[in-house]
Order: sequence, then structure tokens, then C-alpha cells
Amino acid sequence: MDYYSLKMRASQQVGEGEQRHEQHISGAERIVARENVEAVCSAMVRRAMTHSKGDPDFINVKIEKVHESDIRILKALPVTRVDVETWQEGLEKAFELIGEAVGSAAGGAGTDAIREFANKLPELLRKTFPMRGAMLYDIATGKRLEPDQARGVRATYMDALRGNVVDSCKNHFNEAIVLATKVANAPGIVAEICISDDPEYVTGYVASKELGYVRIMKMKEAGDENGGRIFLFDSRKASAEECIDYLQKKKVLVDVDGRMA
Ligand code: WAQ
Ligand code: MG
Repeated sequence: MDYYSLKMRASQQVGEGEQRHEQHISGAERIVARENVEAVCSAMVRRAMTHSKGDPDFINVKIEKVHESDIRILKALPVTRVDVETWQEGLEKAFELIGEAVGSAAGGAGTDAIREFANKLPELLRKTFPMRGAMLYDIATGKRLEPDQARGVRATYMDALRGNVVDSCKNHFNEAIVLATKVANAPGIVAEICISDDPEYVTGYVASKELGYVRIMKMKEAGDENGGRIFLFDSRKASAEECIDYLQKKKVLVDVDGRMA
């Protein structure tokens, strides 16, 4: 069977004079069967045209054929949830889980090294707030590996296997479980931490092959428009090029098997 990748991005011109620039409004991507290309395409255009962030001046839709033999099918990470009273508690829990994942990836590195890394996490996370993609952080050297640090690395070419065909309304969890599953299976990836940049969406997650997908129900204050992602990577396990190539180019369908909301 033939599949097609569809990608949409929409933007608007904002500001005056020299300040005038393009602002991102909406984006989406899917991998669907041939017979669904048209319907999914028009749903994407509708999503762009009705977005609360503004009326687009520019919409780009890219449709590419994907050979079935180039698609890797992955089983979705198992999902668990952690309920917390406050966002501060949630953030602390997330840092703790990431610290443990990094510690065990580093072959049970000394607790001091893990504590030192955990202390750096809040600052690293803040640095991701203005980025469109994720930070790729090497736990072996403490260095950032994104070729463009202002933009970050974006995971792309992924969708849910047997996903809802026309789904124009964004569901945070559904999109995140697909992305997190692709990322957790990337060469050298040890763990991921994510906070949405949607001001009203306070649930975030940490994920890895070992942890699975751990939803943390509050990770920021409601109304806060800051969010970001860090992909924690171990350069002793794979090369950065190999990892980035997989994240940006490899086509992945995630078998979500009843996990979708
Ligand atoms: N690749 C890499 N980084 C990305 C990508 C991508 N494809 N898409 C977004 N990011 C980065 C970017 O810096 C955003 O600012 C940040 O992640 C957050 O993205 O179980 O909605 O799309 O209910 O706002 C979590 C769901 C939802 C938790 C996360 O992220 C749950 C979400 P957003
Ligand atoms: Mg967002």
C-alpha cells in the first residue's frame, strides 16, 4: 500500500516597518493512505484557516509519497500518570525521573554526577522556551548538539497507525504519544522532558523506553506561555548525525492500540 506524508504550516505577517516578520500560526503533519490524502489535506487547511492565533497570510501544504517499505512501525510507549497538587511538585517529580533515567543510562554514574546534572535541568529547560524545536543535550559531555541552537531539532515524519483519518482539532496527548514514541526509539536517546507552550495546557511528560510515557498532570502555572522540549542523548551510544537523521527523516507510524484519547 502507498502512503503519503502531508505537512502543513501557516503563518502571518506581523509588526510594522523593519519589525515586520512572519509569525507561525499553526502546523500539522500526517502520514496517511492514498485514499485519505484529499480529506486530510482539506482538514489541515481548515485547521490553519480557523486557528485562534490569527488569520494566515501564508499556508504551505507539502504532500510526498512514502513507500511502505521505508516506514517503521513502533509500538506506543506504555502510559502512566502522576497526579500532583502543584506545578512545582510536578516539575520536581519530572526532574527526579529524568535524573534517574540519565543515571541508569550512564551505568549508574555516581550520585554526585547525577545530582549535578539534575541541578542544571531547570536552566536547560528555560533555554528551550524561545525554540521551535527541541534541545539535543549530550549527557556524556554536557554539550548541546543542535546544528541551529535558536531553532532546535524537530522530530518529523510520524503519525499514529490507524489514526483518526480526519482530525482537524489538535489533541495534545495524541500528538505527544506519537512524538515521544518516535523519539524514545532514536539512536542514543536516553529520555525526553516536555512542557507544552500552550498557556492553558499544564500537563507535561517525561518519557524513555524504560520509563514509558509518564504524564505529569501539572508542570507549569495556568496562563504561562512558556514550554519546551529536551531530548537527552548519550554520545557514547550513537552519533549525533545518526540521531538527528532518524528524528528528521525516518518515517514512523506508531501503533497506539487503544491508547489514544
Ligand atoms: N520536534 C521537536 N520539538 C518540538 C516539536 C517537534 N516536532 N514540536 C514542538 N516541539 C517543541 C517546541 O519547542 C515547543 O515549544 C515545545 O516542544 C512544546 O510543543 O500527556 O503540546 O506542541 O497530556 O506545545 C504534552 C501532552 C503536550 C501531555 C505537549 O507540546 C499529556 C505539547 P507543544
Ligand atoms: Mg504548543
